[in-house]
Amino acid sequence: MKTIIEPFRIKSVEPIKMNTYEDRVKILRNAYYNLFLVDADDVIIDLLTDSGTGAMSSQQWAGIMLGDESYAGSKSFKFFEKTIKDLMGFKNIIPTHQGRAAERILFSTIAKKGQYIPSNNHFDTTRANILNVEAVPVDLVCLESFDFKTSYPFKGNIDIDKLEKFINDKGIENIPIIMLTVTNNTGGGQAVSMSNIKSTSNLAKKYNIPFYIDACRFAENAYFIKKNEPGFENHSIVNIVKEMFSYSDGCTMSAKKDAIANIGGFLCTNDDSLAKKKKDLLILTEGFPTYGGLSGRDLEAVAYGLLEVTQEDYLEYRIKSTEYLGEKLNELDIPIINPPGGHAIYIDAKNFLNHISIDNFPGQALACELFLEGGIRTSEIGSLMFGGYNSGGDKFYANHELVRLAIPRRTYTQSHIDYVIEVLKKIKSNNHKIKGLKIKYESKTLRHFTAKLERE
Ligand code: P70
Repeated sequence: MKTIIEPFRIKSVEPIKMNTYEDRVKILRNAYYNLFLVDADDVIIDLLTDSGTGAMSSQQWAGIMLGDESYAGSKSFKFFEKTIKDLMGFKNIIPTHQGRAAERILFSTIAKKGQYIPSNNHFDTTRANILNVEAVPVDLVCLESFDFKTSYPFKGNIDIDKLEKFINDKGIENIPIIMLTVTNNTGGGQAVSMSNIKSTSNLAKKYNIPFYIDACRFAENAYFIKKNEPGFENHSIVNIVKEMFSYSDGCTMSAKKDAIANIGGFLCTNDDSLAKKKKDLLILTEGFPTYGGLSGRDLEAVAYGLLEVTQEDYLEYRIKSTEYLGEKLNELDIPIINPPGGHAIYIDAKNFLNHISIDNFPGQALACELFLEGGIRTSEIGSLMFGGYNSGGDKFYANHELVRLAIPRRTYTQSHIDYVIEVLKKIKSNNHKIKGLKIKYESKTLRHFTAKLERE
């Protein structure tokens, strides 16, 4: 059958408040053309992020009622720990309030000033947490990733030759950890193949460097391996997940993504002495190691979410519905990163709005237009997010100027997505009239969250 049916029924609904074009002109001006500063109530379809915005299942809500709120050694922690150990196979499981807390603890304990941390691509919080310990994030994604038109299924792969050359150039003592982000959010939600994970692991072992996975979207990545990597067609998702993590020494995880929870995260490691250091830091800033800044009920929601996210019916619906949006935009000749990613579709705004200079943020201009035209909130992944000024005061830019339409899990139906397609079709008919933006105010780190902009 061609029609994608959501593999769930809707038991509880949340109303969407409608507004008009005129309302949205005022809302956007009052938010300084920064969609992070728009009230959620003023948004019709919220594709800002797939992080923490998914709909929980009745089983997860039931888990919330059963949460054990004991300070130490709660039943909910035992369930959380066992679920992660069974699925991912790591020895030490450390809960954190979200992904970036896991990152901060990891880099504070493993990296030093001046050291390099290679990855396919680091996401913004990962990059910022590496810079925070004065280490250097390095992106070594494969060449295929830069061509948005081909359908190569593993554009999230790291370039293994470049990685080995990089290790030899910088010296193993200057590389405390190698990472891989699955799927690769910055590069378009693209998958990393099992063979690439294995080759990265072999290289890390050869040079005795720890290898960690940024696991945010591990289940979506596993589905892509099953569908597109020869030899995995008949493997279960759970077995693919186990194999992916078996090649690594640990992971960071935001449970707001592929654990379909509204909050939560964790840090895993097979290294017992490092785990001890991490737990000491956790106690200082997050909480006791059996709750790590979360409540018992959050731990329950995360554990059930991890059991649900690896179900094949769910993943098939998830990946096919993102692909549906991508295919429709391809038919409309709106330039996107192909193949469609797991959690999001990324529009190539530099190409779509080629009359706007990158100094005037074509990605942010398109994101603002989507809000004006349809009340749709998206996020710029371009030079507003990844650009700025270096220590010498020179401007630098992102590699790409993208707008990400991130799809919250189990939250919107196909008719919501059809509306998004209709809005984009309308924008395309008049795209040459869209104006760029300039920054009035920016903070030193992660400037996109709080920047104030105006029309050029
Ligand atoms: C997103 C959010 C979070 C993230 C991630 C990867 C690969 C770590 C983290 C941190 C962030 C975001 C971006 C734009 C708008 C809103 C939110 N990604 N690694 O949507 O996890 O948020 O739990 O600290 O993608 O992609 P956490």
